[in-house]
Amino acid sequence: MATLANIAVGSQVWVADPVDAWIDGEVLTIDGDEVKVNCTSGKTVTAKVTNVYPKDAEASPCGVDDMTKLAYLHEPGVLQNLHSRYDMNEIYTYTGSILIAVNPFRRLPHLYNAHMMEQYKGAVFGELSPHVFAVADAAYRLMINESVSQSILVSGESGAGKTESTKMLMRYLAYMGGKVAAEGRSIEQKVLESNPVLEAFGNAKTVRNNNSSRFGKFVELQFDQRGKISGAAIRTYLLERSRVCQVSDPERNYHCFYMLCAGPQEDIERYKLSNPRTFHYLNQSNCYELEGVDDSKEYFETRRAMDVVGISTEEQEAIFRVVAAILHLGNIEFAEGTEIDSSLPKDEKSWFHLRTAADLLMCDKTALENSLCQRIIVTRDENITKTLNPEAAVQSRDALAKVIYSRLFDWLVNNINTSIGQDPHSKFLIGVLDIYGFESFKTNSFEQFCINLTNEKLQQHFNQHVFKMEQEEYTKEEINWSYIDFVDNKDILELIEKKPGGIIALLDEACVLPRSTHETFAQKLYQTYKNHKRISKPKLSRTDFTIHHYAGDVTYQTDLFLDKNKDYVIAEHQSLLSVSKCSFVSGLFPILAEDSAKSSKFSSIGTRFKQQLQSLLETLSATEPHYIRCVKPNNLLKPAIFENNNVLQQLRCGGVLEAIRISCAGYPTRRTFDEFIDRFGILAPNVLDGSDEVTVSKNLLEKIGLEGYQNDESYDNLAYCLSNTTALLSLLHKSLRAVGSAPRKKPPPIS
Ligand code: AOV
Ligand code: MG
Repeated sequence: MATLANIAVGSQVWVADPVDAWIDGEVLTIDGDEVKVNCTSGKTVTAKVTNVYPKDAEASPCGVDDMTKLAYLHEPGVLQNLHSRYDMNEIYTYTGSILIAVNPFRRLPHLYNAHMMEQYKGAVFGELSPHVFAVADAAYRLMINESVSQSILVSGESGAGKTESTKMLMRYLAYMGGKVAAEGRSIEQKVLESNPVLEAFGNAKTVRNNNSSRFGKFVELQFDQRGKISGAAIRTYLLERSRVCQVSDPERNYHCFYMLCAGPQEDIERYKLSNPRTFHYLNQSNCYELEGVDDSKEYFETRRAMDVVGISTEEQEAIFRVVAAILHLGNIEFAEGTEIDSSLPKDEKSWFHLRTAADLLMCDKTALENSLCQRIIVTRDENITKTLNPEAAVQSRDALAKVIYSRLFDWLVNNINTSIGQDPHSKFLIGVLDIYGFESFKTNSFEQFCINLTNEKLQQHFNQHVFKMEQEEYTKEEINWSYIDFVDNKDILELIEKKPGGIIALLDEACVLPRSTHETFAQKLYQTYKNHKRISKPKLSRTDFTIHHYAGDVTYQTDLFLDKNKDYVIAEHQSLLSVSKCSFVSGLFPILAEDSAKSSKFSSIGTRFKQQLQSLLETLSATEPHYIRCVKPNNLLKPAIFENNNVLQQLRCGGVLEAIRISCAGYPTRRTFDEFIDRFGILAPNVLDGSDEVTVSKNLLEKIGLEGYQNDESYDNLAYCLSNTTALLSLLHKSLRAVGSAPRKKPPPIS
């Protein structure tokens, strides 16, 4: 923020702008706390002094590769730096040790080839241009040299480039830690090829990303004493199930469905498939093809990757047979049966799909029909068969499709893990996290609630780490600083996770209490948290609630919360599939022990997710973390467009600006003594004698009467705080003007 002390008439400044967030210009007049700025764009703006920031007029048009090298570490400076670098295809920038990656939306093969990997191998961090390889290399070196496990946390909003960055990281680590396999496929090959397999079944086109991951993923690479990969484990989180049955235009269902429909004729016939337009689970949206993607080619690629990760040909056949069965299930429509509130397949077409689905799942046709159209109610004395009306039968059908698909996905993950193999003797690991970013849509349901909980957890981890790191830096250089406060989101986490009484606990309670509805759940929330500052009830709603997340407010619709929190398989579906003649299918639905099958014990998705996160964070806290913040420069998914406001919002949500704020509260500017003398020597040319750099720098500062810098002679850097940076630059500005080389476009108005 500007103060009257650090700007003057003629100063170069940034001023807030509703469209471009920040625009630059020159101060024309200062009147009280109002500043009139002549902007480069041509317009003249009057703003409060608090909305004006000093601009580094000498900043290189190419920007700097590390934000901490900026003379002014503030929002407009950071934004401008990313923007000018992006314009030159420099998509990576550091903020200290955090890597910011701005999605180029165009292939940059030269950035990721083998030559580049060779370059980054063992290079000192920060010596070469910022890169994901540099982060991977730093993690690898630290692991080897200090025997400490590492983690790389990749975050950012949907379409920002997390999955692409993760793949590059894994490629680099495989390159560093790979070894020639004695026989068969190597571990790292399997790990790399697990990506296309999981993407085929867990990614889909959404409005935000043509290849959006609909699950979270943590890959743990295990290394042996010599730094070679000796095992790996893939953990996945919360696959979006609803997509299997429900797709909104212009999105798509999971890629595998379209791949199979574009498969070879032989498979099409065997699975009685046809154009994707004929399947209800696909034709709810009008989008079938993806630009630049050939689904039939992808099908072969996926089969090939499945070979590599150790999925046998028979298993592959069964997997795609199940995928086809799901499509056929979706085409079974129901009509009123002869009795009231009963149903049966609507027409010959529906019967055909029912028979086909039963054939493909290798189960009994009548049993399939019954499991869709009936429920058996077990009472103490007898079993009563209750028929379902057509609407309930459709729900039953969709529930069946979803549970089969999610079991199939879990099977893939488990199978890949078994095939890769874990190393129980591994000395240390590098974990790579590719998880969904913060989400806030028009309607937000239970999925968004879980996703945003994840982000709150990771944000807490991030804040604590950045804060700690900053502190360590000062300790290392023996720089004194007083404790500074940072925004802590502990209260939100407590609100959600506390047991008893947190939102998840209340939801679980609502799921088991008879006669609970989403209305009673919402009432309970309102009552319990009447005065909580992180949650509120939107005025015009009776069942929504708003959480004031660190990244912004999100209003959740509770309608489906209870239903989505219940993890169960309808007993009729379980008994149908557990006796399938296909061992693959029956293996997805193992018969449970007598008592656990009978008891309708409630299992909570929310609570399990919370525990998964807990265990993830425990793993992470035993590692040295590295952060990559991915940024999506525009919502058009097009290259060369950088939307300022959009990017700022993401930097805020990702905690980048918060990290900068933490750093600004201390001594954000660090220069080597050399650089310092180079730039500021002009302020006191007579102190530039033959003494060493440290002495010269100190003398220089003394001469111009500046305090508030710190350094330690055993270190290379001089650190100074923001107000002094400003004072230094303003002195420099004046002195340059005095010697007649003012870096300014116009002479200042005579005052
Ligand atoms: P995401 O993982 O962050 O979204 P992706 O990694 O899938 O996003 O990236 C989205 C798209 O952006 C990719 O399909 C590429 O076309 C492009 N892209 C991203 N990074 C690069 C890069 N480094 N070079 C070239 N193109 C890139 V989501 O999974 O939706 O949250 O749930
Ligand atoms: Mg992704």
